[in-house]
Amino acid sequence: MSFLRRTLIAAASVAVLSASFAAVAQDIKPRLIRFGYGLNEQSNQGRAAKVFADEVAKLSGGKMKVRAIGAAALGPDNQMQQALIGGAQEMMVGSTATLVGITKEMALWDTPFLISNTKEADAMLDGPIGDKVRNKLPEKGLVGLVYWENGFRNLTNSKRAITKMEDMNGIKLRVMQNNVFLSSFQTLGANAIPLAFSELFSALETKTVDGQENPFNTILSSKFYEVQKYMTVTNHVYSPWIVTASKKWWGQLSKDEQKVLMDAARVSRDFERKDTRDEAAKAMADLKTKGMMINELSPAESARMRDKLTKVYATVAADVGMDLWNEAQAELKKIRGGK
Ligand code: TK8
Repeated sequence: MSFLRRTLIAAASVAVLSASFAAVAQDIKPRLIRFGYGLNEQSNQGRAAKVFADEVAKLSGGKMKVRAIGAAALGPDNQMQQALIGGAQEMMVGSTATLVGITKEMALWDTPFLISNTKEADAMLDGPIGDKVRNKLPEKGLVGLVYWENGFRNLTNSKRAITKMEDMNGIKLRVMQNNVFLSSFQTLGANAIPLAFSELFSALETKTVDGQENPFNTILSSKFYEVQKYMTVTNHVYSPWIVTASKKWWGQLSKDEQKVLMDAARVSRDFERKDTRDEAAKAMADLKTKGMMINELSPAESARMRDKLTKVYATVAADVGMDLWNEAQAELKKIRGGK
């Protein structure tokens, strides 16, 4: 090939390329998606948010760009939910428990001891009941994409080891801003105080509250071991997180863009659950190394607490509606029966 010919071809392809880039720059500037979350970047939530951002960039060929913003820099869960509903923020991930004020059916996931292992959790959340609850969001201005795992919750406090229910008496225990959690811990005898997660560390540090409850992963990533001496393994409830989008904003996206987000959300979910479970399996040993005193409840005490907590079942059933409650129980039976 002659030099002239090669130069001409090169010049032509540069022209074609720059023309198409110009089109991209004019018509399709990368959509910027603010994806807020409450934990820090080094948490399981932060790692999965990054996976979601990377996957969206990959699947959209760089046309959609997710900015993951952690540590409640865009506000605590409740505030971000309102920003999504109003269309001022595009996406977030947070506790289903903080959504109950908006979508009452979410309270199903707050039921103590509803779910007893991760296999049941995945089957419930990704199955018809999870879909039914998630599909209640659009009428409130939100779109629910997937559930991530927050995990089984355990108790920590700075006062004493909890070996029996009476040890909870008088413990100022931070709970999520949610009635089921509030009445569950009141029932157990604690002085339950609802508070946003973003204020929790300093409340523990200043002893405004004595204790809190969260999964191993969060106790580790939020460094609660620095301000909490005792941990009691209770596994009292399986807590999901849910990835949501502003419905106002979602409605302006093309079908292809919605598909990119949905596919990326599923990839992030699968990553997040595995990552969280791997970390949780090692977390107890890590927390011991950090100086926490960890105890497990005796089977008898565990049964007593469980028995007390089942008293809130009637409240949950009334809140979410008897139909959904019964369907959820039937679905669990089916899952447990292995059918
Ligand atoms: C993070 C919260 C957190 C939850 C809580 O924003 O508030 O205790 O477990 O994960 O959603």
